[in-house]
Amino acid sequence: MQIGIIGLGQSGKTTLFEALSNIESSSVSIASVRVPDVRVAKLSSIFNPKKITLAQVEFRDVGISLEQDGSFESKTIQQIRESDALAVVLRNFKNDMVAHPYGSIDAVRDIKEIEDELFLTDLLQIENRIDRLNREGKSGRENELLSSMKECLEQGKPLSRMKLDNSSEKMTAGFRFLSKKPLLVVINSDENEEISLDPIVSYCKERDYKYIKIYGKFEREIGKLNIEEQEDFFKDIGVQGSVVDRFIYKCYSMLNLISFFTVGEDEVKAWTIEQGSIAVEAAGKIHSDIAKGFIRAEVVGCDEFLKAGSFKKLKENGKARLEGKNYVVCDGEITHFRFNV
Ligand SMILES: Nc1nc2c(ncn2[C@@H]2O[C@H](COP(=O)(O)OP(=O)(O)OP(=O)(O)O)[C@@H](O)[C@H]2O)c(=O)[nH]1
Ligand SMILES: [Mg+2]
Repeated sequence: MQIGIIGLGQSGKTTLFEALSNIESSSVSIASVRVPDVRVAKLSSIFNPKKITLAQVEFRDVGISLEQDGSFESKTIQQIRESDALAVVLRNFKNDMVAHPYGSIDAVRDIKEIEDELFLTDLLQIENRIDRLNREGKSGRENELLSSMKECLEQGKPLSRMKLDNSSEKMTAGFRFLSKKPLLVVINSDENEEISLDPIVSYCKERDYKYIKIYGKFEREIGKLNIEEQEDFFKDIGVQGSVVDRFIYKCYSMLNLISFFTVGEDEVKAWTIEQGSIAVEAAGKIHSDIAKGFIRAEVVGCDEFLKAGSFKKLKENGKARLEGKNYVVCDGEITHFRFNV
């Protein structure tokens, strides 16, 4: 899964990328970051496994290049299109040494600017396709669907707002529309000078965007300290946990992702699935053979397991469950799949 970091010039994209990845190198723009999870640490202390594997998320510092008219260059569009979700960094800090492309701090104006570019790109793509369908005399389902999407954009709404049924989703998935991607608003402030967040927060609520407040530059620096030292700073600036923890948590909730675990003496591993996934889909994440030959899933909640301390105890207490193919896996469950190939 890749999250593309976008935003206007000098908004703090690279600073955020560096804070998340702990990489400071101008030649790197994609980094894999391990998803912090205390439950994995607790499970590992019980199993003492040879290997501990956390889930990973990829971040990309999308280099935003503009055409003379201010629109995104095709290279930029391509990079945004490749991302599964977008994090839009908005500048909410003053810094006389760093020019803002519009000369003043106004996060609502900036997000609207970015939205316009995303919407316009989608609109052009849709119009081109509709033209083509019309030329070929095709006035069927696709044409209708694209026309309703066009209307949505013309009303100034992102395509993510449209509720599509499964077949419409399938029909349009190949376009990878930019305004259809889940979007997280990142409000980048300065720890020394607070600029009110009210306008941008109410805009996010109106738009139904998830948002997160960060102190990009400051948090990049404290990320280099050891964890005890970091915690003192979290209190000072009034944040709960590191920028990595908070950011990834928001991404998971924006993308409706949850984790399940597989455990043993060889490996304790966290897996990522979409909320609502059923047992056979979770099994398929591990290996297609396990999904194919699926018999049953042994399932137990992580907390329940930690309380009992062993599978043996759980079984004695009658707490280990056996679930079928269609069981909806919940966040934090430990699963063991029985299968037959
Ligand atoms: N005061 C202050 N400066 C910041 C903050 N975040 C970033 N900066 C500074 O703003 C400048 C731009 O930050 P970058 O992270 O390079 O911004 P960018 O969006 O990657 O910029 P481009 O890639 O050129 O579009 C740098 O000099 C940062 O040190 C902040 O929270 N407070
Ligand atoms: Mg940059």
